[in-house]
Amino acid sequence: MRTDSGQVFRLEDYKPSDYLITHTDLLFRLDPTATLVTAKLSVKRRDGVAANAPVVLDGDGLVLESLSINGMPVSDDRYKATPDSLEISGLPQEASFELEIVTRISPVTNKALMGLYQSSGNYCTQCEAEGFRRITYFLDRPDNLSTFTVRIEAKKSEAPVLLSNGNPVEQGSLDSEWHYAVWHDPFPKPSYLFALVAGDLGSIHDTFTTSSGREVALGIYVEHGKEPLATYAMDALKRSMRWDEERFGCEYDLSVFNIVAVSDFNMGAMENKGLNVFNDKYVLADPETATDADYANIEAIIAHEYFHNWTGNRITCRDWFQLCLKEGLTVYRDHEFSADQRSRPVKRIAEVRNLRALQFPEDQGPLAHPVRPRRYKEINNFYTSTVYEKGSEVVRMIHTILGAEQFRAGMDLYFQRHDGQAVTIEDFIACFQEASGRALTHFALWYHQAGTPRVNVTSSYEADTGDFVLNVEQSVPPTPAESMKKPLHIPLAYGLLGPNGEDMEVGSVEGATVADGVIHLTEGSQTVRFRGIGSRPVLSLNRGFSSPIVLKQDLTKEDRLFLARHDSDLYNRWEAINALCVEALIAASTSGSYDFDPALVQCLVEMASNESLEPAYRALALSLPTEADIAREIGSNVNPDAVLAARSALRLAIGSAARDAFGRIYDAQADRQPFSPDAASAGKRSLRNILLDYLVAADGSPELASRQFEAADNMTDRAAALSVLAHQYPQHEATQKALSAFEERFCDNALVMDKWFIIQATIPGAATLDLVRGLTAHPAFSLTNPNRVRSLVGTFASGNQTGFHRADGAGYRFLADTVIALDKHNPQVAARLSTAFRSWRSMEAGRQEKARKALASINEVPNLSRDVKDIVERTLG
Ligand code: 0A1
Ligand code: ZN
Repeated sequence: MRTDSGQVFRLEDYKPSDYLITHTDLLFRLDPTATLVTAKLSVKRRDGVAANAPVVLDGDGLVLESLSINGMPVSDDRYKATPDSLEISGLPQEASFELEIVTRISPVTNKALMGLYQSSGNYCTQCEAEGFRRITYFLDRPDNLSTFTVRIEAKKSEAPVLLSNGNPVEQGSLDSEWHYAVWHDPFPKPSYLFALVAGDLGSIHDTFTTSSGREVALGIYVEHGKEPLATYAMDALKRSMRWDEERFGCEYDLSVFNIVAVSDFNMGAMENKGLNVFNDKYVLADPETATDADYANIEAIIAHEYFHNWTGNRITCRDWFQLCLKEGLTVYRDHEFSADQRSRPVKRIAEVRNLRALQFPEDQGPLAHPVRPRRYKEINNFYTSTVYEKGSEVVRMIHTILGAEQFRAGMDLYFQRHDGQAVTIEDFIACFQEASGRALTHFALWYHQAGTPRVNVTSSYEADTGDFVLNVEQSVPPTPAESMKKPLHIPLAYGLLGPNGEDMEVGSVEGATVADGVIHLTEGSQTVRFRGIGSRPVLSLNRGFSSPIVLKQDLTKEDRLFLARHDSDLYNRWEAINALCVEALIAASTSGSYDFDPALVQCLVEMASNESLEPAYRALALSLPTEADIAREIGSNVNPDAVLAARSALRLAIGSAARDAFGRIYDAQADRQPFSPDAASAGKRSLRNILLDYLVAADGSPELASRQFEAADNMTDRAAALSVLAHQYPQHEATQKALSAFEERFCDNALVMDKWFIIQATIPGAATLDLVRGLTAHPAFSLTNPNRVRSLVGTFASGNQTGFHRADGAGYRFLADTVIALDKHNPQVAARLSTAFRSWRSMEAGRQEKARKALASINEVPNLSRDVKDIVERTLG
């Protein structure tokens, strides 16, 4: 395990390596405890580098078995091998030579799940970001692009399936017991995209014909017996391949594309060239075991990894500081794909809710960093919501600023100019500047400056001139190591609603560049004057959430209700109702008085009943801000118990006022058709299930939820009913009965048991901690499986405000103890878990002190991993 050495990596220290590995020939002789890896590396000295410069290769926990150059063993005095590096000097005078390195590794004991490991007896690899160096010594950095030939030898009984990157070349038998396969990847790639999978797996197959008529063999490999569960993923893959051709002109380039689902995986999935490896939860689905959210995630993540083939693999990152180059862009692409496949406004609202729930707290807390960071101690800790989600928002803003056509021209130039290269954010931006002829120099600050911008807008209507005037101020609060902030280029899509609710014509505008429905803010303070508007308009600003900012406006309640009823921008209609709910909930949780405005309740009921809105959208309008949302808006001195009480009171007020109307809609949405995961059917279920939450609250009885639980013919409705039961009636006999029935039915299905853990871990209240502790001893739980840890402990810490932030600090101590235990074998997941502490300073004083103590207790543990140490130190500040 890598412990903290105090070393900091800095962007400005980037230096190309003296040598390049241009071709990599790997031989794996697979064995659970002693896999032999023979790497033959074609090494090339860069022009201008002295012939006596040593080669320095990266390692991580390696033991060198043998070393030779051009077929000759290297004498001891010419190299130095440690677990972390291999330095060789006295190299041949010629600029090119071949290095052969043999290492021996133990996949079965690799519980960090980085490098080569075993999951359910199958061999698989994870090399991003720096896992390849756990397999062999290498230039394990993204700017070393190498072609790969991989030969895998394994026991036929242990691993009938042998897969690697690229195209299959050869396979055959070695003797009665052993066989082999050879793969060749002609596209030069960095080592982080290397993959090997070997095991006894079932599979499904299909084909895809690319736009230029080439046939690609598609395969999805899963545990035996689970093949039927991969058909939705296969369908999503084919739709992704077609969409990328049509939308971005990106055609697939190998003759095979394989996906493997594994049950032990640190993240969601990995885009290894031609061989994507997935967390099984993002591949396997059927109506009986997967929810609509699972189907949507599968579709999005299959697309995301596939889209990396061009944005990430064909064009990759020069160094890890450029991570957003591939991640922000690819998230943007998968968001667009899902918006096209489903409902654009619904997708956008979901994205913004997610951004606010995960990225905003990061950007506003001790772990804030720019979309392109300038320094890191442990790169694994930078697979963050800022790099991914804010990175995607930045690309989206480029689209908003340039418009669809020029944006596409910029992407085309990027693909054409940088194919086969490892590049930087500057290279990326230059393509859009050149293709559009527009300067993005100021805009680029979004990549370099951390923190969520605040934009304050006050408006006035001057009746005598008919001018509508906005005073706009922007600022970015200080973030760690960055106190002075500059104004950004903020594109604000907008509309002015006239008295009939329709968008008014806008004539001349002064004080800012305003074009195509977008106001371009560029200064700290600006006055924007709309000339000669016939009557006082209602301003709809930041339509579609065009910029990822915190917007404060002087809209009245009436204005917001008007927007919620009339805005032609569906995103902002939702935003209006959401803002009203947030306002009401903050007032209620700080005052303790729960007399909610009947006009708000009335508007929600109207939205729920409005047949011209699609059901999924109506469901989102009815989804009250979460407790964490409310806490974030309150910002400081938060008391989660008061927040929970206020939210429950509003739910009850709405449910009681609308009991009959909601009951009718609930009944009307019942689907008599067989289950289909399509967006329209899923939307109906989501509306019905949010109504169930209100109805059960209004009824003061769990009966309706029990009935739905028993009648459900799919996991979406069953899990929703169980969740309502457990969260509203945790102690009720009906809940205990349902939890037991669910457990009995699905105890052999780990992914479904995750849902059972999640539902219980998120039961509000202090008592849940004991329940969660007890569940860590459940036979379905395991500290070595990341999905189990995330669903029980991770969800408790990040999704249970009143449980985790228990006033006595026991929730914090539980998390600290789990992080310490987990860090011993899986630092990456332990570090991620510990980020749940990140908002500790926004709690009231008593809780703050207890959280600080828990963090300090982690920090004191000797030999912490670099991963956990880095997060804990930064969080403590
Ligand atoms: N590139 C992947 C994310 C990823 C990163 C690190 C990993 O290591 C365990 C795994 C996956 C993606 O964006 O999907
Ligand atoms: Zn990605």
